[in-house]
Amino acid sequence: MENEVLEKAFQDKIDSGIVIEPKDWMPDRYRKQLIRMMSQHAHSEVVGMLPEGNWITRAPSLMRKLILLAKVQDEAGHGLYIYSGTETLGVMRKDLVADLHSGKAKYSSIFNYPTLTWADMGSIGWLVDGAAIVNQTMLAKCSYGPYSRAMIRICKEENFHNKQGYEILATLMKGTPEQRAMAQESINRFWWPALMMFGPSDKDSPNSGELIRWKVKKQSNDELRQRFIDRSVEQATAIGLTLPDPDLKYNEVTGHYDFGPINWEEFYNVIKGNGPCNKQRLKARRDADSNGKWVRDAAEAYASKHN
Ligand code: BYC
Repeated sequence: MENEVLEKAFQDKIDSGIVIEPKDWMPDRYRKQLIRMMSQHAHSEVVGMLPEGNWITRAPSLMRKLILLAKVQDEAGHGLYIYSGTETLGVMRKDLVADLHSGKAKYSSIFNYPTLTWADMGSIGWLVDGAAIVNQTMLAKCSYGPYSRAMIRICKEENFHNKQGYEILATLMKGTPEQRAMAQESINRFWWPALMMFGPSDKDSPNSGELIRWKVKKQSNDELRQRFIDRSVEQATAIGLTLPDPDLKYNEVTGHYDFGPINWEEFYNVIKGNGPCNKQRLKARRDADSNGKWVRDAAEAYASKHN
């Protein structure tokens, strides 16, 4: 009975737009959902460093290398803010990381695709960071204080990432026929996986109902995906890129772009661990963890002597 009263008071707070802070009472399920979602998000930031890290040594100029290095460092920072935010819910980062390494925790499907050309740095910045911004602008208004505040800061940095990616593609599209072809080929590979970042269609999204009721999500997966498509079409056209969907067409009635079917079989296959790079990504993270163990041990030994 007491729980029912607390739950009602909690829902009333949410409905009236009051932000929930770590010390406030919250239903167990709210805490669990946030831990699941925020830790997946933090893992995505960290695993997301790998496909871009792949091009740091091969960036085409010193300026491009510096920009890419700064971007990848930003992603590490985003991971740290979000892990810290998750710790306010009573979990330890090392346990969350262990779940990533054991394969128990998920991270964004998009990072299981390879980065084969320099143009992929443009596609990641423009499409992947672009999709992340659409999702995170919503999360910046979510009901959990530490997550929403982390998102406000992260979105500012993601906007810079998004523009640098678009600028890489715009530069390639003003270049030689080979450069234009490289940019187009990259978009052909990244477009559909970027649409999958928003998660399954609303009818197949088991977590959405609860998350929307608690205002963790304020818009559905399909609504955000549509917003992303609408904004991407105009941007692609402006620099001469073609989005690889023959069904993409402006719909006068809805005021949105209609689009073709998403290959959900591919999506589920990737999130089950069978995408092109899943094994490689997890191995890289596990190796980084074991190679860095001596640093953590030394820091702990130093702290225990000097505290
Ligand atoms: N990939 O019920 P649903 C970045 C899972 S990184 C993998 O709709 P929900 C960046 C989902 O977890 C951006 N799994 O779930 C970094 C669930 O499985 P579980 C990362 C996915 O939570 C570096 C199941 O499918 N952003 O910005 O309501 C460089 C059913 O889905 C995916 C975030 O993580 C996916 N794409 O909605 C550049 C944002 N989609 O957990 C850029 C925070 C779904 O029940 N997360 N699944 O076993 C969210 O906003 C939501 O969790 C999602 C999914 C929209 C992703």
